Amino acid sequence: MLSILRKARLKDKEMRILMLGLDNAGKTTIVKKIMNEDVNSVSPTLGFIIKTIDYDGYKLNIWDVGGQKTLRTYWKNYFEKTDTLIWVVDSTDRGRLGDCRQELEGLLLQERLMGASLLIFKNKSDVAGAMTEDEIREGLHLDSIRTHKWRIMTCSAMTGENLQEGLQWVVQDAKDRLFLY
Ligand code: G3D
Repeated sequence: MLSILRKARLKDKEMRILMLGLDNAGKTTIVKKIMNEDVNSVSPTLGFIIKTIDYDGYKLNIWDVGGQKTLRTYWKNYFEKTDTLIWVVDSTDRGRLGDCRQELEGLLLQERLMGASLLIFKNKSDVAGAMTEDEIREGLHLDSIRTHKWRIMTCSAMTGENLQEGLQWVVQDAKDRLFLY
């Protein structure tokens, strides 16, 4: 039933994208950069922000939900009808990579996210000494993910590197799914 509803929405070319990650990962900055807004005036997201982007004929509703520890228990309120989960990782934050893995693993067990694809944005690539894609892959145990279609992409919310490419993957994945059902 859910997959029929999802397919109907994808046919309407409308997608629901949930952007999550630990606080300070760069979620809000990514959304601002995609929207061509000023990225130098970002304050922590205490609730959530929804932005709609028209991309390649699709209407992408991006939900940017606050990632502070106290807010993570509310994440579940946003799972329903998610087509794609974008998990944003601060590639300069080695100290919290374990925490980041645990939170992601918890999300991937959620029944209401089972049909969603997963894009991991390895953010802050513009910072010297940031972790490599391999380090993140290993640290987050990405190769053991069997439940979701996933992809990791290095990006920078500051320079805009790979943000469009990420959206392109999200939209292409939606197109592929229309043929799969
Ligand atoms: P969040 O929404 O995930 O909590 P924010 O994260 O978008 O609020 O970003 C947290 C901090 O990281 C911000 O710095 C922001 O400017 C910075 N940041 C986000 N993305 C990048 C990036 O790609 N490169 C660099 N160099 N910095 C980034 P402040 O200083 O405002 O806390």
